[in-house]
Amino acid sequence: MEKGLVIKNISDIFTVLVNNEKIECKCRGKMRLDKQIPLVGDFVFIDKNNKTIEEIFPRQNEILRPHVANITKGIIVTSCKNPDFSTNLLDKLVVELEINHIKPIILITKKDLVDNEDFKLIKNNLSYYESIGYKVLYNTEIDKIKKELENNISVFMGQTGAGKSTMLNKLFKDLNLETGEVSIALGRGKHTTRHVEIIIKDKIKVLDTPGFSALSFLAYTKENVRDAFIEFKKYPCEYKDCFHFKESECNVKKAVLDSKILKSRLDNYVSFIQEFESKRW
Ligand SMILES: Nc1nc2c(ncn2[C@@H]2O[C@H](COP(=O)(O)OP(=O)(O)OP(=O)(O)O)[C@@H](O)[C@H]2O)c(=O)[nH]1
Ligand SMILES: [Mg+2]
Ligand SMILES: [Zn+2]
Repeated sequence: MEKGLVIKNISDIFTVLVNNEKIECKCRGKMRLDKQIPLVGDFVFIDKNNKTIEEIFPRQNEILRPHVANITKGIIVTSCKNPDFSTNLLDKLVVELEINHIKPIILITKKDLVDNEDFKLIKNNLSYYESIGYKVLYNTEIDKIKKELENNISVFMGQTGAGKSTMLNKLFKDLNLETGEVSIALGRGKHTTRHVEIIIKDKIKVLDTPGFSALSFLAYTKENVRDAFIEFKKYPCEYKDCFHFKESECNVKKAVLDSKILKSRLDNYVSFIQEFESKRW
């Protein structure tokens, strides 16, 4: 039995990296029966002769969109335009990472597609995220980005077309990941990247992933989602278990009125929480 890292899964053929060698494996039948499905990012024991995955190591974490394991850093690729900048989407991904105790970094693309006026609005939002402790980088800052990726297993996540694969091609010149809107022309749907894959370069391990269309929090709890809005905790409410939603006396709501919390943060939070309310019955 040898230990390896699952770097790709296409139609249940798992590519496992064992001592710099890529071995294509299937899952042992028993694992399939136990519904134990390896994820990209999983450390596994393989039987090299049978080319089977025999066992999955316990996971540090498991995120759902994209569905991967053992991530240490989340790079939220966010475009200024095409697709439009959206705090709702940004907050969804920040929450997904915070719930799993993974540090988010916001990576901005397509600044060249907006004029100064429009960029100012985006920049105002980004300054707020920086003020609550999130790093914001631009896709032109190659060295800074590489520094962030070193000694981590990082996942590039974000909307389809945001520029995840393009950014990775820029970082690693010989990569040649498929990018662009070509997939529409070829009639394969709108996602250019169609599977998750770990790219390994020296001290960097990074996952390219397909963009997502829907992200639900129902696999988590309302408390998980609330606590993922990290700056809300700076404004303790009278009711210790306040959900900053239907409660009338609420210091988080007050902080929004006082312009201490960005209004879209509370709006997005409420929209996420409402998902739980509508699924209650
Ligand atoms: N103008 C401009 N175009 C960019 C920039 N970054 C990426 N693009 C373009 O945006 C399009 C989509 O880029 P991709 O890298 O394929 O996007 P993706 O996030 O990997 O998309 P999926 O794989 O579908 O999830 C391509 O045509 C890129 O050339 C940028 O900074 N400026
Ligand atoms: Mg892509
Ligand atoms: Zn409150």
